[in-house]
Amino acid sequence: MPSIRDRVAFITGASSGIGRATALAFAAEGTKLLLCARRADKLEELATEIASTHGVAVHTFSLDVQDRLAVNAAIEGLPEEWRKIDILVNNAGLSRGLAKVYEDDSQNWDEMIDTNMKGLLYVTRAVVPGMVERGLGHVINLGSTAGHITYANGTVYCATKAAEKAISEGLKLDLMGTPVRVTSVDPGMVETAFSEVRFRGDTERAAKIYQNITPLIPEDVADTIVWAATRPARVNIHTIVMTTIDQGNSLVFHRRG
Ligand code: 8X3
Repeated sequence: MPSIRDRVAFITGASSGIGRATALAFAAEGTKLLLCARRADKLEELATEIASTHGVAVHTFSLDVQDRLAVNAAIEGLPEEWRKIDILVNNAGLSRGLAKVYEDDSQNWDEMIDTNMKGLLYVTRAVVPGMVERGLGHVINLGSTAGHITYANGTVYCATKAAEKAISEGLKLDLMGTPVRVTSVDPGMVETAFSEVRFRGDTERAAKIYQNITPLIPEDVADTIVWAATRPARVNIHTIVMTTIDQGNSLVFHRRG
């Protein structure tokens, strides 16, 4: 397995869930970590944990990927030793609300589109030219089963993930002739704060989503991301769709009991 020791992985939305688990999984491979999220305090805690358990270098900064100017300034302003990003994990993303599209609050749409689509594009635009210039790089985008099959009341969230699929495919085509790789990792249900965020802290409603189902855990997805990143340089893993054994696609679940 090709080593990613001392490579630099940049993970957005790294303070919790899949982003956090991915940071820890890369740290176990000896990969240096550039981590951002909106919440700086959580990132600091994670950086301290990683430094003490794995001893790899970690640099953190607070960033809202929705803010294009802030994204550009953050990437341009990176300390010299952190400028060479080898692996970009576009993980920052969220869902807001579960409602009929003709009744939904348009603020929910703005937040999802600005983060999941535009934020991913802004970060990609800021980081990928350096990868092309250096002749080394791998972009790993977080998609979803929701980008493959649309479910009721989730139209705009599903649309952002369908867009992620199109962006990943298009980016791969645009990078043809360069050694930069593009992978989309598309999980179904994962036990994270995803549903709590979707329902704005309504933990009871969020818990019902995972009732009588064993969801994936963030470490399952992190493991897959690291797997994709450690294939030989000639191998480009395009898309990985992964679900718990209890999920058939974004519409079909097997609830026990
Ligand atoms: C998360 C999967 O099905 O909860 O992207 O929307 S789902």
